[in-house]
Amino acid sequence: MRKLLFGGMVVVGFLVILGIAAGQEAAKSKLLNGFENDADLAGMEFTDCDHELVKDKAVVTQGESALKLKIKKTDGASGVEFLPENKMLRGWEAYDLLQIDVNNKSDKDVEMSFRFDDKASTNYQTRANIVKTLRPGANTVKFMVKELTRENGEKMNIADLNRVLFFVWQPTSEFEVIFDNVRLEKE
Ligand SMILES: [Ca+2]
Repeated sequence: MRKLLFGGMVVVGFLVILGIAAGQEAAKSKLLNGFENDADLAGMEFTDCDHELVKDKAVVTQGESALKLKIKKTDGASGVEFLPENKMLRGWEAYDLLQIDVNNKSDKDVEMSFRFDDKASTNYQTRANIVKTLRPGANTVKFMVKELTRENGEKMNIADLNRVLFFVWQPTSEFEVIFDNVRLEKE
């Protein structure tokens, strides 16, 4: 009986250690949005673009589907906005890096704007505005989240994000971009 009890304790101890290891592994990375289903599109708004979940394996980098945006010609912004209630805006302060897979289906470089607002952001000067060049085909864009800085030079409060936008400013042609695997990672 004593032997059995000891054996059981060893097994339980081992499982606890396994569980802790798995927990630490999971915490190194947090999926913010994998664009797998309609629920993943809750709390998002699309401006001057068409959108669709696609299952084309050539562009999906996580799970089974990705978000396609058909960018349109406009004098303003064409793209997507993650609204204040979107689950994607929470939990950033525990991580170092935001990474987003973006496939540029056009045959030219695309200048994609990434905008970050916290609750103190009221205008262009008080938000972070970052432009990344997307080469044709697969890209992964990266942001050091703790270094996100307002236009006026102050640090953003990433524990209190209010909006995130991905858009093309004044596109002069129509083309498609596909987003997937929006994730936070620890260095
Ligand atoms: Ca996905």
